[in-house]
Amino acid sequence: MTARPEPFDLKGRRVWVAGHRGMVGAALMRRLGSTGAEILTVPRATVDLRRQTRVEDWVAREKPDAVFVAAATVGGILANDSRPAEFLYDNLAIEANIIEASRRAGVRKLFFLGSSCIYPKFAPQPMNEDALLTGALEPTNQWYAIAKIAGIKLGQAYRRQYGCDYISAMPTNLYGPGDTYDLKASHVVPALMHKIHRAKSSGANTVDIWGTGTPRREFLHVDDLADACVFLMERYSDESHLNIGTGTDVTIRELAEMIAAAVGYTGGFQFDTTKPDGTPRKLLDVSRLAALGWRARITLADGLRQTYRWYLENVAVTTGAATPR
Ligand code: GFB
Repeated sequence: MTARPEPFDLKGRRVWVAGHRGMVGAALMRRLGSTGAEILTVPRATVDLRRQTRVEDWVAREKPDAVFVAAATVGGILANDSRPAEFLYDNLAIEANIIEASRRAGVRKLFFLGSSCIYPKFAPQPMNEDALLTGALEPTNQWYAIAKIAGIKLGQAYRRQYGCDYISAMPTNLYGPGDTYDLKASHVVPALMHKIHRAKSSGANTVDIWGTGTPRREFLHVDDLADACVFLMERYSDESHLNIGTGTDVTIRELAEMIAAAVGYTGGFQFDTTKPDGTPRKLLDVSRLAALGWRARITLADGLRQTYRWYLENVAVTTGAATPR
């Protein structure tokens, strides 16, 4: 790692949050509120980020100083597996369009967000940044992973060829307010929260969990992620992507038990082994980020309780999922 760069203070800068309606983008908006940055956003109906000229025209007109690339087509294990074309095409197009438009418009700094699924399926645990491209990917999310690896490489290429100050970070599995609760598209935390809430509400005594319950995952609250992103945008400038995580993981069964405790569900679980487990373990080595001075603050138990309160106020009421007794 090279010497620490001059801080890139966001105060007074025009900062575009691409993907501001998503869970990550919304958390970035909350976090940026205290930086004194002038936040720029554009709705999808105005600029479809998969359309190159739309993106280039908008960025040339708005002239951001800094860009967070939080826009992406995302989803859980089944959505990745069943919509490969969208996960590959949308993400390649979105990142290529934003990065090239930013170079053309003279954006000073750009932050690209990937995912821990970029690492090989059987990478040694915890996975450090050098594990990238050392082995075969997990088949269920290879499409998304390939697109995110291309995004990291694009930023690195722009650094080398054009001298652009573009950086990348790879968050572990995320959860928190603003997540997707549609069971066909969602990740495991919102899926289990929704299912366990419904079971408690209806008095059911079992909840269906995909796979064997033995895969291990690391979960980071999205507000911690946003804090790390602002920290790195202001302080990090180098070619290597950086991992963002908590450094600890749990099994899916343990996660289900923690969500049950947050919801107040006392029934059992049934494991549906016709559904995929995906990668057996995904734990990031976060020592490089820790050496820069950042660490996660929200414990999984606290984060799940807070997310369940958000769910009760924002999802349970609108989807008609009954409020637990
Ligand atoms: O969160 P998830 O969909 O993502 O699944 P991945 C994590 C684990 O939870 C898998 C299990 O072993 C699932 O089988 N699981 C149990 C469930 N019950 C459920 C359920 O009801 N819904 C879901 N969704 N999972 C994703 C990638 O992988 O991770 C994405 O596909 C992205 O590309 C994301 O990288 C962070 O961790 O398996």
